[in-house]
Order: sequence, then C-alpha cells, then structure tokens
Amino acid sequence: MAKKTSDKKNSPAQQENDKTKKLESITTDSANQFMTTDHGVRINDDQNSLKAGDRGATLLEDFILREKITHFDHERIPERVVHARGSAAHGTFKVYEDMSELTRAAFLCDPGAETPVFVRFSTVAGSRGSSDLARDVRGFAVKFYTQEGNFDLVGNNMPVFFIQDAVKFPDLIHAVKPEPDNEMPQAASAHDTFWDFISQMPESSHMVMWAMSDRALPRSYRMMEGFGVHTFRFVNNKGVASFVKFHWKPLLGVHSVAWDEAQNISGKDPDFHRRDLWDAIEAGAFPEWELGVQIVPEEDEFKFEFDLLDPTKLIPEELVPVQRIGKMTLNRNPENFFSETEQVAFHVGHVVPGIDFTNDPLLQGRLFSYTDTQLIRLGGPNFHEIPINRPVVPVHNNQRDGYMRQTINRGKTSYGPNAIAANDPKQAKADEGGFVSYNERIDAKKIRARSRSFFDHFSQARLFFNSQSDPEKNHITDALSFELGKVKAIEIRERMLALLSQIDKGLATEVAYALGLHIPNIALEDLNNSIPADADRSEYASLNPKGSLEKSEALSMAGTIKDTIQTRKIAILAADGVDEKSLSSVKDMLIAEGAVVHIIAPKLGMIISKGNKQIMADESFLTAASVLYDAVYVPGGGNAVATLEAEADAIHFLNEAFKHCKAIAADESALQVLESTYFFKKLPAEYSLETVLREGVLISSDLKQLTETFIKMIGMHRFWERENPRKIPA
Ligand code: HDE
Repeated sequence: MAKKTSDKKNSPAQQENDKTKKLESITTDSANQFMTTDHGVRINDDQNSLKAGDRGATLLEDFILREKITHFDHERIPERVVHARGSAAHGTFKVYEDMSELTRAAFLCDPGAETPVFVRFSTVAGSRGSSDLARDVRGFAVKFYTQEGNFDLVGNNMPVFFIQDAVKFPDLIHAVKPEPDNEMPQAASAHDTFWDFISQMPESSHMVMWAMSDRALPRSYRMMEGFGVHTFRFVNNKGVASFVKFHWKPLLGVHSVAWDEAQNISGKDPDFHRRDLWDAIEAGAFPEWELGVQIVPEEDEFKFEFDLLDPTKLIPEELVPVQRIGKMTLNRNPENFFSETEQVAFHVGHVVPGIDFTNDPLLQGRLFSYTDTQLIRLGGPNFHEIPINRPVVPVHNNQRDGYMRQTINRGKTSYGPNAIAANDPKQAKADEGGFVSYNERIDAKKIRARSRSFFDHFSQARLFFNSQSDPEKNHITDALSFELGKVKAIEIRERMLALLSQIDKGLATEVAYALGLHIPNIALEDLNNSIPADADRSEYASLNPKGSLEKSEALSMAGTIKDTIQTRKIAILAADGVDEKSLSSVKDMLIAEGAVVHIIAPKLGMIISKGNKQIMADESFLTAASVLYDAVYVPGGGNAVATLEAEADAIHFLNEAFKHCKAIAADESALQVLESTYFFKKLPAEYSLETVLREGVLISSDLKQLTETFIKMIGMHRFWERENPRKIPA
C-alpha cells in the first residue's frame, strides 16, 4: 500500500489536522505500483480472460476475472432515502472565544483549538444523479471531529421544517418524491402528491414560503446560510443549561439564481454546485462561514409567542440576536467521492458533553432515524469504523463483531462489570469528560397529542413574506404559480389558495389570478386535515394570530453582503481582432479582485488580437452559456465587434444575462454589439453612476473607471428590479 503524495495538497491547513493525518495513513495512490488482485497477487494480464484456447470458452478457474467482475457487481450501495445527491469537503473550525459560561463542549472553550470538520451539502428530494439546481431545501451537515468525540450538526439552509412531528416524515417524503406509479417528476415538488399533502398540513405553511423563495435556488453552496433548525441545549460545567439555535453565516453573503436560470443550468451543467465548490477549493478560495448561536436562558422558555420546541418556528434575530462565536473554513476536497462523501454517516444524535437535546418532537424522531438508516445504507453496525466516520479520539467499549468489523479487540472481556480486565474500559466521571444527560424534569401522562402552543400555523409564514424585498415577493408568487400550475387536481390548487390567503391575501389573489381560479372560502378550522381519528376537529384547528413583529431584516437576502466579487465567474466575449488592451486590462483587474474570468469566443483555440497577439479562448459559444456566469464584459476591437454583432449566440448570451439580471459592461467601441441586443433600446438614454448601478449595464471608454464600477456591479450580485416590467425574450 503506497502512501499518498499528491502535490495538490500543499496548503499547511490541509496537512496539519488530526483527521487529515489519520485519513492520509489509509489513502493509497497507484502511481508507480504494480497491479494486484485484492489479495495482493501481481497481475500479469488484465486484458484477456483465461480461456480454453484463444477462441475457447472462459474457464471458471480464472480468479482474476471472477474477482474483478464480482467486485464490480457489488459496487453500488443504496442511495440515501433523502439527501441522496450531495458533495462534501474537509476543513477546520475555530471558536473565537471561550464559551465555557454556556457550554462545557471543549471545542467551543479553547480558541487555540482547531477542530477538523467534514461538511456535506445536499439537495433533499432528487436521486443521486439529479440536478444540483432543483428547487429544493439544501442539506448542510457538519461533522466536527472534536477531542471529545464527534459532534454532528445536521442542518439545512432553511431555519424551519415542513412538519412538527417525526411521525409525518415518511408521509412528507413519499409525497415529494417522484409519484409511485410512473416515477415522475424527478427532483421536483411541482406535482400533485406533494401539494395534496401540503394543502392539508397548515403547519407546513412557514417552510413552504421558504421553499418557494429564492433560498431554494442558491447561487452556490458557499453562499448559503445553514441552520440547526431545532432548539438544542448548551450545558455548562455546573450543569446549567440554556436553549440554543445554531446558524452558519457565509462570509460571501447569501445569494441565489433566478428560476429560469436554475432550469437552464440544470441542462447546461447539472453539477453546477458540486463543480463550484470543488473549483473554489482547488483554486485556494476557501469557503468560510461563521458559526452563530441564539441563546435563550432556560427560565425564558415560555417568553415567546411561539413554542421553542416547534420546528416550524424560528427565533427572529430582532428578539434574540445571533452571536458569532467561531469560523469554519473548507480547505480540502475529498480524495474519493465514494469513500468519503458517500460513506459519511451523519447523525443528529452525535453530540459531545456540553451539547444536549430538547423535546422537539421532530428532533426526537431524528434521534432514532439516523443510525437506523445507516444500518441499511452502509450494511451493518460497524459503519463508525469507515475511515471518514471514525472520531480522531480512541474508541473503547464492549460492542463487538458484526459485518465488516475492522477493529481487532484484544483480550477476553467484552462485557462489564468484569474482574478479569479490571473493569476496563472504564466509565468516565463528568470531570473526566463523561457525557451526562441534562437533568430535565419530566412529569407527564403518556399521550399521543400535539400541544396547542404548536397551532399558530401562519404568523411566521407571514413574517417571512412581509420581510422580503419586492423582487423576492414576486419570485415567491411566481414559484407558487409555477408549482401549483403543474398540479393537475383543481381541488388541491384551491385548498392551497385557501391556505395562502391565511398568510397574505395579496399573495393568494395573485396566485389565484395566475391559476385562473378564485380563492375558495374554507374556514380556518377546516384547513387542517392532519388530525387523529377520534379527535374533535376544533382541537386541531389552526390559529392565525397577527404576530407582534412586522418584519425581520435577516429573513430577506436583499441586505446581504454585496461588496466582494471573490470567485464570481465573469465571461468576456471576444473574437479575432479584439482590442487586447480593452480585454486584458479589465480581465487583470477582475482577477486581482478574486474573480474567475473566462474568455468566450466563436471557437476554441487562439484568438488573434488587433495587434496580432495570441489570446487563448477558454470556452466557445457552444461549450459555454450565460447561465454559468455572474457577469459579462464585451471588449472593443473593430473586427471582433463586427463578428460578435453577427454572432447570434453572442447576442443571446447578452440577452440572457440581462434577463437574469446580471451585470453587463462593454467598452464603448463595442457599442454595436450591445445595440444588437433586445434590451439596448430599453436602457435609459442618460447615463449616470446612479442609473448604471440601478440598471446594471455599463458602457464606457474609460477602462479603469469602467472596471471599478463593473466590480461594484458584480458585487451587487443581481439587478432584480430589472425584471419588472421588462421580461426579455431570451
Ligand atoms: Fe434528515 N435524514 N430527517 N433532516 N437529514 C437524513 O439520514 C430524517 C430533517 C438532514 O449529508 C437521513 O444519513 C427524519 C431536518 C440532512 O449525509 C435520514 C426527519 C433536517 C441530511 C433522515 C428529518 C434534516 C439528512 C437519510 C424528521 C434539518 C443529509 C440519509 C423527523 C435540521 C446528511 C441519512 C448527509 C439525512 C431522517 C428531518 C437534515 C433518513 C426522520 C429537520 C442535512 O436518517
């Protein structure tokens, strides 16, 4: 077995953490090695099976052929029942300050400690081979390899969930997955069974608003927030607990793409998010998030107008601010997708001393599900021994045997108490790092029921909607009109309109208009059909209080970080005869700001500039598409301008970039190209910095000033106001 000596892992951060070192020791590289069987015998001929004569039958004796084919036949394992499609990366986490007042978790108490992490991002509904850009929730699962064992923060990019009780999870997932008779549609919620379920579960209203918002179409995994969703507990050394909600705040801001763009990306590059994460890390542009916590003292449990145990509610940041307590950096791509990304097994129940659970009924059900699912997916109880899942600290207990056991446990005892081995392994006292569950008082009757404090199904859905900017609100209206437009059963559409009208009348009216329907009159008490057989309907009736908060800025993406173009992808359209200075000076300044710049030309190979310089094209109009870029620049140069003006793909590129509200800049001498676009005649006649920053289109002959303004424009991400009232036929 050869040790890996890959030259791509050259950053110090990539080599020095405990987990990386441990993985390194079992990572192999076949460079300069002989091919062998799985049992180490060198292979002489891997081209021909063993036959009775060169035209004869294959012999059963051929152990090389049998081993190879058998291994191949068994290569696949079941994909995750949800979150099947994902990609992951290694990194590190560091806390800013000692948090020991709140938690005894050692990795949160030592600002000097660097904790290795492995993070897997995912979509939820689609199969392993589905598109990254499906409208969906994104998984954001973080495994911290701490010195006290593994802590998994298995979150999503949305802070709430569809259901309040784990018992409804299989129903939810059956409803959203492809329909069972024809297995359609793939990775989409826009079909009857999903909305049939949702339209009878008013508790899902809040999450539906998130799922129909642009949060469901991230520009990048690197530009998503993450949330632990449930209320957890921090417990300090004295046994004092506080409630905690976990957040991840991306340092690149929170950004999304347009729905039309998402649909196009799904065709042009279904691996868009996977590639984006991989490329950024390979380029050394390591994605970063700050870990945030919202802390609520135990005595304030009942201070809020919602229940902290209800996973369909968030704590508005206006009520409890998010304290940023540390930073996570992803700095190394996996070596092998299957061994690491596919075999990693997260579990919301993997906690370390100082972190504990609450009675959130969704969380409680998850505590069962995650181990159970690994047993079928990874094939047995020893999945914790798979290298990516192993903690960086030793594991000692009396668990033994099972399929694929890796550990060789020495000695006679696998039980306790034992006298033969002096009672080893020993239990650890609390001050020796032993996990002690929070001493929560429980005094209750056994009952299947839902607390009345969970029955406000609408006020936070409305808070979310009210907090959106106008373009964000329009996107929600469009998304609902699209999704419900794909639903065939009129009664499902109508029930949804009734639900929406509880959230916002204006929203419901607009969606009703798009569907050509009227909002039916269904009383609040009759909206909830998720009730036990013997229950009185009124006991399960939804509540719809006004809610004391009108708006929460943090729920909108409009105010996010907009001052960096780090890793943004910029297209420069060029052809033979391009003005080299007009191209290179802008390109160099963009690269200096951390952007990724691609030159796109009518064909691959060299472009010959006006001054006879050779410039390599990165892509052609055939291999590239505007939906894969954040912004476009058109340099000058007489012949190039004439070529691009006549190149339908170049004009389409610009029109589509305009349609998707992206920053567009052109050297004034390339004006003709822009004049050929659909949108040119709609631009305001007068140019000022103000109109440019509003419209996102800039034409100038002063290249330095052009680039400076262009950089500002790209940082702003999108000019969503452009969508209304002007749609572009691209
Ligand atoms: Fe999961 N979820 N989930 N989930 N979940 C799984 O575990 C489940 C929920 C989340 O990248 C499964 O290993 C139940 C909420 C992520 O490997 C499974 C319920 C949140 C991932 C499972 C929920 C999540 C999963 C499938 C309701 C956000 C991907 C494969 C009670 C806080 C982890 C697996 C990865 C995966 C069960 C609800 C996040 C079946 C029963 C809420 C990010 O165990």
